Amino acid sequence: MPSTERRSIWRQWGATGAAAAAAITGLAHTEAQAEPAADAPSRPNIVFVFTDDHAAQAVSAYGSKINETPNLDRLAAQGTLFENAFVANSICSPSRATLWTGVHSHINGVFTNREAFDGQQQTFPKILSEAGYETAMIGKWHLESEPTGFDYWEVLYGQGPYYNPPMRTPEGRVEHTGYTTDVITDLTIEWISERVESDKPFVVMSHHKAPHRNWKPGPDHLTLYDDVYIPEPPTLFSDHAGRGTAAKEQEMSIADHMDIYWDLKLDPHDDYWDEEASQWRERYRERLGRLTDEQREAWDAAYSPKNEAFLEADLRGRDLVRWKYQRYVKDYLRTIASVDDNVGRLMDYLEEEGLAENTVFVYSSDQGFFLGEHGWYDKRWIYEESLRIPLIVSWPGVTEPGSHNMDLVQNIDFAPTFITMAGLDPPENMQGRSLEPLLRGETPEDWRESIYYHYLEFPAVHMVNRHYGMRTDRYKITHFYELGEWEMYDLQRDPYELNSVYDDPFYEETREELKEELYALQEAYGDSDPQAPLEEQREAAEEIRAADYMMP
Ligand code: SGN
Ligand code: CA
Repeated sequence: MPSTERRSIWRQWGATGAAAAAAITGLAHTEAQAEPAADAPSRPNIVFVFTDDHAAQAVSAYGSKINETPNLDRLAAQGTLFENAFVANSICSPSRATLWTGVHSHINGVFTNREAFDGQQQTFPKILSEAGYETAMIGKWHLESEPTGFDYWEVLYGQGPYYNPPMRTPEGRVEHTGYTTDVITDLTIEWISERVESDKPFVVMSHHKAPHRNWKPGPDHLTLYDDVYIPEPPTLFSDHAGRGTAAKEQEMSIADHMDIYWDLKLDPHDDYWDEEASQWRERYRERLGRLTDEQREAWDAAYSPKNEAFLEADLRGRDLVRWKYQRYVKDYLRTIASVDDNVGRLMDYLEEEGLAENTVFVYSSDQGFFLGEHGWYDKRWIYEESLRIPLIVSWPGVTEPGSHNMDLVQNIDFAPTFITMAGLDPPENMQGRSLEPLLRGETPEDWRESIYYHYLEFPAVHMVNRHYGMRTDRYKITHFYELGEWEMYDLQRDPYELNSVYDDPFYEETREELKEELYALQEAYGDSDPQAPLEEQREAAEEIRAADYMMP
């Protein structure tokens, strides 16, 4: 299949628009690959900016219909944008554990947001550190145990707040005043600037809270988008008729599961017509109480008039859902505007200091997110919006400026990629593969043709049933095993995954092939008892690590 055709499978709401067109022209690259400058040091620095829940649909370089991200686009113009980058388990802590280890959840032991990361296992920061890199981790960690493998770390407690974050360090708690996205970038720049004299290469992880729920904009963007109407996704009112039970029984719909205070920022002092006093309302009130006077004033000045207009309008039914979508998605995009500014600030800093030339700059996120598609917010599913992550890598002298890669890549590939960037061979027991050849424009003949996925956090917030599945460039097959249900989608014909063709006789042969491939992946990756209770799986993972993955 020609790559342009594949691209249209996922591009949100169809593959039109200037950004998409510009992106498509970028495809015809791969030949004239720039050689690294002869005098370039062989081991680059690595700056990894990682956000929380940033959907590719909200990056203009990915053809966003709803916002502009000039600095991410600038990064994409310098490097390679991966059109088909996915996670292995679309939830925060598991995604992070996979980032560090290059293996699936059933080995690193973080299946859900509830397991603490075993810091005694093999990770890429430890490997880079042993190889002479200086390593730092700043921002959202969300793995409970203390970070290991870093010369320096300063991390948020749990999810962390949007404003004035206290941070955890080896020396204890440190208080900060300011907007968390700015604070994390400040700390990143500070750490780099204090170590530039060192002759070691460095790797710094700059991990943001944004744009995670409850989507609180920073002081610079409180009224951004006030005067615009953000286009609605065509599936905002979808009823999941062609999907299975799991999709029908989730708790992540904008219409029914968003809190009017916590999520949608109604003033906690206002009594909303159908809202009982909820814990969410209290929580929102309490969080607002932690803003400085100046922050609070700016917040109220921005939200009060909008909230009054909303109460005045007394919306019902679909009009109310539309309003919720606007409020939600604007706040989400406002938090991204700040991420984008800070990416620009970090890029400027590296350029000004003469570091950019020998620094790999990577931007990605821990999972995708629903921005009203299928009426939803949150993630967790193997469905496209949640499975897909933005991944943009600029490696001066290696990546061709403005190039696009169409191969199936996954977050298991991060660790081996960083290891080969440092000039080392990845350990054989890592399950991902280095993206370095892809970054050089040379996809190996035997590159993977399918990716494996397994989500396990159920029952839990948003109530997404456990499922495993597999995606090729065209198809996806998924087993909701606790429900005894399968779904299968032909992404080429049905990019929004509206109608499962699992029982369609036309697809019978393909279905059997896909199932076979899925079971082969489970075997190859060693997810040998995927339906077992979590407790058993945790123990099995511990045994696997004890035998083969320890790196104290
Ligand atoms: C919080 C959120 C949920 C979200 C989980 C996991 N509620 O519980 O909506 O699914 O985190 O997110 S919140 O309103 O309290 O933030 S994850 O990205 O950390 O996995
Ligand atoms: Ca997340």
